[in-house]
Amino acid sequence: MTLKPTGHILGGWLAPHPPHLVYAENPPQNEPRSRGGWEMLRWGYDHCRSKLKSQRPDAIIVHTPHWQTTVGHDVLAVKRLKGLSVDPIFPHLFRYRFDLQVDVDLAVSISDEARKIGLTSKPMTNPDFRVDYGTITSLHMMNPDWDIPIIALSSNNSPYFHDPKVAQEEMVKLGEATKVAIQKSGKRVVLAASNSLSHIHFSAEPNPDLPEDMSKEHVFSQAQYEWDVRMLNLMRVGDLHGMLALLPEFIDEAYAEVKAGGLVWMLSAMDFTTVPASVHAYGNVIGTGNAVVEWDLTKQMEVAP
Ligand code: 2X7
Ligand code: FE2
Repeated sequence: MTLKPTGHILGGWLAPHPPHLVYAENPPQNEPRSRGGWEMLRWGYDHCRSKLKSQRPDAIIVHTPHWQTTVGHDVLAVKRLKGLSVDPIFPHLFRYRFDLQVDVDLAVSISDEARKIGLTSKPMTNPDFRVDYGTITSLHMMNPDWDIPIIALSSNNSPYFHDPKVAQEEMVKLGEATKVAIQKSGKRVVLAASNSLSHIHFSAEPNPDLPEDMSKEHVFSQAQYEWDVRMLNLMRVGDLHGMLALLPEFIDEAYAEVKAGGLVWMLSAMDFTTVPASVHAYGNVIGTGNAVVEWDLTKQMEVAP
């Protein structure tokens, strides 16, 4: 009898999604044209691109704050999705024609495992679904070739309407469900938490005629910057317990976008690894703090990934 190999997570990425990053790249899928900008963050994503090329995972799973569901956690489960995604706040920067493949089997299995442990979840099967800019930006920056199937998880908006503590506890469960589904699938998977860190931003574009004017880009405040660095330093030394202990205060004081749950979901799926994270880039977008951060779980594997 041959045993099916156990699926596993190769690594996880904090993969921020300001649409400015796609705008600055000028890919053919995005209508608006730019003169570049935000290079530090974009170059940080190069590490992810080359890692994915060498790892060739079976799927990338992303949790996005810009597909909000009021009831439970939806999982994208349509084999191929094509359409136009427009950022509602920055339509002059992001009008992106997407064409992507979804790993429907794994998507359905994540949703099944989530329900088994008491979460509300369903596969999202609307063939005309307009994929949100958070999903598209993170995945485009990670893998602009779009040649790896993806899965997107919605963010339940309970942290914004009810209690952040309960919401983060749900994300721990969603991470567990994701891990079990991956193990059962036998697949090699990469995770992405599509989130900025500090999230207070300028209320108007500093230069509306040239959004990519880098002379106008800077941290929103020293306090916001110090919060980001404090959290990143804890990730860099592998102290996730220290980082998680500070998370509620970070969310409150820096309006951190991780409130939406993607980071906790991802870390839970990775068993709150003690592997030190690599911070490949940090940069500001309209004042928000963003970092491209990698947890390479192959470092702790006994056998070759
Ligand atoms: O969604 C975003 C974000 N998280 C940060 C900065 C700018 C725009 O959009
Ligand atoms: Fe965002």
